[in-house]
Amino acid sequence: MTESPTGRPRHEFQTDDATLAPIAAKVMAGERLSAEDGYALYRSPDILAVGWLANLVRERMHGNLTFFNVNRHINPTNVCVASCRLCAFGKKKGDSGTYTMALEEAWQSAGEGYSEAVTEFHIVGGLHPDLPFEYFLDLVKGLKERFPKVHIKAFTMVEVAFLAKRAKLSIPDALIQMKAAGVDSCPGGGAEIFADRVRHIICDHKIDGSEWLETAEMVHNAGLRSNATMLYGHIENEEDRVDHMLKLRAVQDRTGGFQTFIPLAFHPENTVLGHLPRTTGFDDMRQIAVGRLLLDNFAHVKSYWQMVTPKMAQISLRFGADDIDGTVVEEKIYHEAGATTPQGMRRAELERLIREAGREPVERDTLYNRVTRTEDTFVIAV
Ligand code: V47
Repeated sequence: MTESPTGRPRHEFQTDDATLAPIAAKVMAGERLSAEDGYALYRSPDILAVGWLANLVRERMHGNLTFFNVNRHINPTNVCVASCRLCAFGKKKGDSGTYTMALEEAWQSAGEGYSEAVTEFHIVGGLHPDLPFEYFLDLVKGLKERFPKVHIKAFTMVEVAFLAKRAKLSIPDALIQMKAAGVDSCPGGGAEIFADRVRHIICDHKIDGSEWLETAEMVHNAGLRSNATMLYGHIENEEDRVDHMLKLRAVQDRTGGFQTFIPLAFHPENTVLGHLPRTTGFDDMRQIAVGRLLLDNFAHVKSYWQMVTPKMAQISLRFGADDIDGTVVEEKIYHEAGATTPQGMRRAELERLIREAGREPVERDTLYNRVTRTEDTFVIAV
């Protein structure tokens, strides 16, 4: 019997689902899982055994540590040409309820909110038909001038490709300008589900799955790290989910540029797909676990508390997740789609959630360096 990082003895793997035995043997030996293994993990009725295996991998990689950060979301505009059926946030130019922040307004709102010094601005917005590339460069430059210590994680692969096209630049050339302006890394959104059949229905007006993956590769080759998301719980099936994760794994084998895998539970309210039910806790935990098991070359799996609720985020720390994201302030995309979680959380509350789950909280910056705080400032140990 081995010992877990919590100091308690770790019991042997047990299941009454025979299909899991060969998968468990591979996991214990540190071998890569196949697509068929992924299907078996989705189909197994023994969710606790699936979670046990994911937890084994999670503890092997991170012991008892659980990461969170102090961040702020900035969504500069909700005007979007894409009309994705999955989305309740983006609106067509001229529709009621649209907004576009003036630069001064964006810079000012970045400094508002909690007094805790944020270490990250997370910037994601709509695909605006008229805003020039310079608006986004100036937005980032202005933030860097005002908040030089804050890491700027800006623009999904969809936005990077869209902005480059609008500026008539190649993606690598656009990335050079974004980096010069102050972009430090990219968020993982817009990946949805890569399979064309699904993408045609949920988001047919933006880059396809191959283009998303190629853009991510260019981002990594430009020296920027990025995250990768997967939107689940709509019209996709298990094969689509496995296909999505294995495509991410293949890019990661080449670049090593992804930091974190973030499964995003679909919120149907106020979307064209509003008739679909929400994901269940069972599905959310299984998705975290399967992600942890298939994505052996990803250092982190994030259970985004805004998406799965703080309570399920706690449970996920035993199902493969090692990160619950951050203070967020102030989330818009899921709240437009019916999320009932708070739009932000204090640092101390995040720490409490993690401690109560029996894990050790570690404040990280965007690149997973440890953050140490003194009063209202912070030091990053690189
Ligand atoms: O790409 C949109 C998703 C994403 C809905 O990198 C929806 O650390 C559920 O990228 N229901 C944007 N999801 C958010 C994003 C993100 C979030 C947190 C952390 C990170 C990171 C990135 O939100 C979109 C889309 O996949 N989304 N609408 C909806 N109705």
